Amino acid sequence: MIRATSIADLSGRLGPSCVTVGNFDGVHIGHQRLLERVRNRSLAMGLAPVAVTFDPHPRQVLARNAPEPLTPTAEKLELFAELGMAATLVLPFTRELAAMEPSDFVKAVLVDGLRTRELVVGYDWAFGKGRKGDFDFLCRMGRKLGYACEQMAAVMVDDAVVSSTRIRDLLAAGHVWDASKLLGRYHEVRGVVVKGFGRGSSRLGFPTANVSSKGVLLPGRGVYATIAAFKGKTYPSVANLGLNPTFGDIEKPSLEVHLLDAKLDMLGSPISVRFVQHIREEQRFASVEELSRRIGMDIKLAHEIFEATGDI
Ligand code: RBF
Ligand code: MG
Repeated sequence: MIRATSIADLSGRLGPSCVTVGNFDGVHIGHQRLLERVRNRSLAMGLAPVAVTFDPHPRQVLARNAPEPLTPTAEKLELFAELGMAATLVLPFTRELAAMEPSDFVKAVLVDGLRTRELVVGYDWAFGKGRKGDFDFLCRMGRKLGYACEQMAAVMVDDAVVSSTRIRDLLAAGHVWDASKLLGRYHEVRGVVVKGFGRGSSRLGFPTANVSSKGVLLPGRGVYATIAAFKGKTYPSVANLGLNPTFGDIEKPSLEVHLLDAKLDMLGSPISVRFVQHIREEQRFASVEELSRRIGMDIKLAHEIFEATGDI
């Protein structure tokens, strides 16, 4: 897949295209259905399937206290490639881009830049000042400038629309399993293993890799069954996301992962943590021994969870 950050990057590298534009935060099953449509129309019509997205997420530029994204751009690009896009154009999102007239965007990016023949957008997509660039607008432009326009219906799960907001709310509440049904995969947090307090192995008997991440949404605090991916292999694991109250609260929640069946030196290396199921809330225990016993139970439960999901 071609990864470009400007129209100039793409010049001469693609034929006429079938395009979708959006933020695609989470690349959830609704987005996946849309991208599959782009791919199928491209195959049928002999076009190049292209996704256009923005980095950072427009919310990060336009809103204060914007939540972290579900999928950082690097992960989004991997998913787009898996879904068969020939190219992804990641436009740097700035206030200038936000202020651009929707008609100028359509002409410069879609028509002159990508030679769009078909445009497919999500049920709620609109862009530009006052969300003027909605589906009707895009269709009117298409009739003038020579591309067909299609809008995807919302995808429903359990009688509600699948949306990035709904997934963020589920994750925040610790409902990672429900979130995974909307994502079409487990929510993943990528980070690097950093030095912890060293208490995990010395005092608790359960060594943990302390994961430092940024630019990705963390689920709510709690203990989880997780799958850790490390150097191309996956490991069943349990994770705690919390303040370690048994040892006196730390300042901000930390993510720690204990691998069930492996002992690895992971310090300084990239790791990813996939959240499979919530096990319990974090608690303050009266003693380290009680916490250790409880983690032993968490591990048993995690084994049962993996047995049931068939993941490992
Ligand atoms: N710390 C707590 O204070 N309360 C907990 O309920 C708790 N649960 C944990 C569950 C698991 C599976 C793991 C791996 C750790 C947990 N911890 C908990 C974190 C523990 O305090 C931490 O690993 C050590 O302090 C080492 O940093
Ligand atoms: Mg540790």
